[in-house]
Amino acid sequence: MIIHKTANSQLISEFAQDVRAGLMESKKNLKPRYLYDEIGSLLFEKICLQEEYYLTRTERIILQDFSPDIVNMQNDDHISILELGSGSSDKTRILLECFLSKQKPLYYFPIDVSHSILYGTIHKLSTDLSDLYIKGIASDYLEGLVKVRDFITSNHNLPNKKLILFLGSSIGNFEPEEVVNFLRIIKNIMAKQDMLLIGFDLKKNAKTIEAAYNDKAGMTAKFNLNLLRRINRELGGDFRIGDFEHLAFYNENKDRVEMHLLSKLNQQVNIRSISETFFFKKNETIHTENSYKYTLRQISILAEDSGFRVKKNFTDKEKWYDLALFSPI
Ligand code: AVI
Repeated sequence: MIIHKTANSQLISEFAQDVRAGLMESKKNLKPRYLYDEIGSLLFEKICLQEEYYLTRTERIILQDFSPDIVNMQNDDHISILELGSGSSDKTRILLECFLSKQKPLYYFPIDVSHSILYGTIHKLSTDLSDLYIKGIASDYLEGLVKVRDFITSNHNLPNKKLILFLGSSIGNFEPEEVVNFLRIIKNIMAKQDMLLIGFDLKKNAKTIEAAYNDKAGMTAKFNLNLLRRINRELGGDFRIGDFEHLAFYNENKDRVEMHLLSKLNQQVNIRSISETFFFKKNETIHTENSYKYTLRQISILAEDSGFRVKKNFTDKEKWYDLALFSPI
């Protein structure tokens, strides 16, 4: 945890600093990465199981249908697989099993910020898939990628060619001004023969998209409201959770789902660790996350802008979701 010193010499965390800065803005907001504490990560896994959250299910269908093609497109018998934000590696397993039918042993490098999730995933996969060699990296995306690249380069017995996976539509949580930069950094870490497979949620009717972020079981609402609970737990906030409500809608002009926390009444909230009081008007919101939706054309432009070309789009029949295989130009 990064600790900052404030003017009055108190030590406060980066989380506290970001909460203060976000709630002081005229359009209140909180950074989406703070949604994923331990409880938030568990709630997100439950979101993925909801009927309305078509993203996970559709990505799985595409992997089931097209893994053999993805494997064949590598033009090489020996490849190392890297995955950014691997989580439970549940869907990835479909692709790993397909690679294993052609290549043994297979080297898999899952990268995830959570030690505990990585530990569980490695244990499960190595028990079930005997020819899989796994080395997990507990780190953020880019730092992890550099570490794995250097590890592969310095171990001459490992396959040099890399396939990098970035699944789950996590790319949708990047702002347009950040996403090109992020992909360019990845491209610079890659070699000419490497490939990158990215999961994109495609634009579709607003009703279907909005339902995915407003599931009937209320998992997404719990996930969103957990951020206020987290501030109460970790920063001594006194948010009354029942006085806020989950709000998620598709903003067609910006091609994104916006997630907010709406104040049901005029109220004030104190946060002890930063000695601040914040005022909320009735219906004022805190913006907590954006989830961008793409067209195939936008994906191709994004690839070009960041130094890639799209080798192939793998989509489901309804064209709700795309796994795009990028190769560096
Ligand atoms: C992690 N990410 C791809 C999810 C999404 O769909 O943007 C996060 C999420 N937020 C609410 N529901 C799911």
